[in-house]
Amino acid sequence: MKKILFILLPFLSNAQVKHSMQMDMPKNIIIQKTTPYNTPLKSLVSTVNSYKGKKVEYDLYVNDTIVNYTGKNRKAIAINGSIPAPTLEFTEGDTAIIHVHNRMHMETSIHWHGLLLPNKEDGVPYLTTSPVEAGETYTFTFPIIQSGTYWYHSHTMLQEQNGLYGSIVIHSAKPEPKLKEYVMLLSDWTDEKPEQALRYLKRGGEWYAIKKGALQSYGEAIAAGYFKDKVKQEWQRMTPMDVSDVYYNKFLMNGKEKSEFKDAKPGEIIRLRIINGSASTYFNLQYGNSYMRIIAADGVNVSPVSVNKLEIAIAETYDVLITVPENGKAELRATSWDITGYSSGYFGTGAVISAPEIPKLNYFKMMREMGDMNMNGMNMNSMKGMKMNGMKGMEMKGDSNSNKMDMNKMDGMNMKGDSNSNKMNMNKMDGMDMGQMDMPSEFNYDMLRSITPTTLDSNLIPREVKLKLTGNMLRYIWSFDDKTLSNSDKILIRKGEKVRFVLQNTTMMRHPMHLHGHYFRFINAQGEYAPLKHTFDIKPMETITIEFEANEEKDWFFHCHILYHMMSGMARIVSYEGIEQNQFAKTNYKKLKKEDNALYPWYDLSVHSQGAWLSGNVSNNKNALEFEGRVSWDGNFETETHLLRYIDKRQFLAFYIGYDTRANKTLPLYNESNTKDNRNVFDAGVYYLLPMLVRSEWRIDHTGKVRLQLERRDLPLSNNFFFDWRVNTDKEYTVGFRYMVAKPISISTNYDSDYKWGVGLTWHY
Ligand SMILES: [Cu+2]
Repeated sequence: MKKILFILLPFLSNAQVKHSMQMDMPKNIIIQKTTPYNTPLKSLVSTVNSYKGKKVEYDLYVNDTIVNYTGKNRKAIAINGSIPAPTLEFTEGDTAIIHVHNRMHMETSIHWHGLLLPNKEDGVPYLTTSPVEAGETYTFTFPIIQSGTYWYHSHTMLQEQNGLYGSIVIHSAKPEPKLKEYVMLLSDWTDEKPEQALRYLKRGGEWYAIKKGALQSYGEAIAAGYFKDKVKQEWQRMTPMDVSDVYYNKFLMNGKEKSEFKDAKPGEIIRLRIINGSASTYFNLQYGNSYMRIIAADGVNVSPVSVNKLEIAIAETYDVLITVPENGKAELRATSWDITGYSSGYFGTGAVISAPEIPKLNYFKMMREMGDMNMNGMNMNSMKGMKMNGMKGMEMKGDSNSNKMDMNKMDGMNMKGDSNSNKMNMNKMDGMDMGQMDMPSEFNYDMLRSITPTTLDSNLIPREVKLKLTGNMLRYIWSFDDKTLSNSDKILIRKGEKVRFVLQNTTMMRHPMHLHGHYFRFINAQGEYAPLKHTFDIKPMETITIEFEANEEKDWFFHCHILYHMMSGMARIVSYEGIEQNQFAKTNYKKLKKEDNALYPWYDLSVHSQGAWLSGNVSNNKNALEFEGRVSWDGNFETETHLLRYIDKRQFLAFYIGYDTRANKTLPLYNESNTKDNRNVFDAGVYYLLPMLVRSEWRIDHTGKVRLQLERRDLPLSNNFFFDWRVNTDKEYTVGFRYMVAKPISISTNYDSDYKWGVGLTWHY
């Protein structure tokens, strides 16, 4: 029935809305004949009978642009000249016809995040949909069978970070309370090229942590009384505790740091459609005037619940009601999870009613909590199921006491004067179940309750898929069950199954997981009324279960929505067995799977008064080519070149083969037979990372000579100041210090047993 309806829709309708920036030739609209189309939202989606759906057509022109958020011009990508891209509006029952015109010199793609649509329209290049090649146009056509707040973004490489995201608003076919509404699309911005940011994460550079105050150096640890915890952390070979990876220059709301929503009237209740369209930032939302009342999550209406703090994971959407103050201009502030910045929206006129300030993170306290949880890096996987009470402090994002104080301040503010008028306004809102005025508290997932039961048909065949979220912070590789997308198999499911995913996060970071093309029940404290979602956050050491009816076909993407995690391997293809496959399946999704295993180069070059040191690396997930060269200004040189392969899951162990050459002709012990200062040898050996992040190197060369070397680089003494040391069984040693003045440069000094003392600069690439 539904199928027929959708095919007929364009013909039943005489309305056609066209949104375009440019003149366009009339187009013949062809609705694709897809296989029968089911939705897990059956009970929640109103039938479209009452609404004569129309064809809603958009032209999206994707083009390069220049932006300036920080005082510096930067390249970005815009749609129809704007970042964010224009809001696409539909009504449930419409047919969307969207022409994506790629005016760039590289390929692109658009994914419609949270929309239930035919597989071919999902927009993941090389998985479901062909990429939109440079200069080409691709037309997406799909029926709109749901309502709510959604968004769209590029699914090509890191384009989303460059500005390729926009919001989607779908009005319900059923009458809804008439409320003024605003879209609030949150995002993050870095002046760096996103490709460079990812390379820097792979490299493990310190600059982002320095900028965020998250380095956790020994000096700071001693001063704050956390020396033992710091030693414990390094003993466990863990990188500094952090919540976020990238350092961002700006956090944006609808493309701006500050937005005024001027036509909202004093005392008015308004609906906000909040979308987290950022590449890697969770946001904490707090409103200066009063609480926020959540009425929908991920596009689906939920039992209204009031909160005074709403954390929104990447790629989630929430619809909330807020009251514009009778007097004053209230701030709704979206603070980034690492508390390095925020963007604000203002409602009302007059004196500003600020949202509470969130205190800075206490990284050392978080480090202690993590340290307690993670007694030993090796035991992480065995910690399954343990309730992590120690994590409370981290969830609170830092100092929980001062957070609470702010909360009280805010509650106090709520009580001032206009809480009565709030209630009155709330009562006016018939049609939307405002329920009892519950005491607002901080949001958590257990508060999300579906309006109707969401239990799945008990006749479905059960299938359970267990997945561990895994990662290697030292080398910035993210995965499931220690396998990146590039070396994984598909997750196989079958139509007609009740699929349960049991996900266990064994990493020290949070991950916003997203399943394409399906809504799933997010199992929480609400039992039968578990909410339907398409994206959810999973905290470190947490285990989460989702379940859905397998009622689709072909292949769908399942991945972490932190763009840099996805691009580093944290993704899987969920595949319907026994159904005809698409063109990309025939080549095993080669192009898509290649992405996480790209080669990343980096180097450090020190030019000192006595000589120069170059340390270079080119590596992908399992292999690396490492080069070290040292030259003194009086003509001596040494080089070591190693091709290595990581062996174990944690990548502490690597095997290598290499070539070693040196000619230290001016050194006092130099002679033709002294292999310490004069050699050309092939060598082989292993690297093993010891506790305290000491890299040990055990090697033998083709003449049978054995050497053991120990090395620690980049030991943080203070927030900018680092210590390096190296010693080997040939009685050679080097110590060095460097003061990092900018991302690419340090002032440095070193003492080398052969080349002696020098001072100069080090360049980091
Ligand atoms: Cu992730």
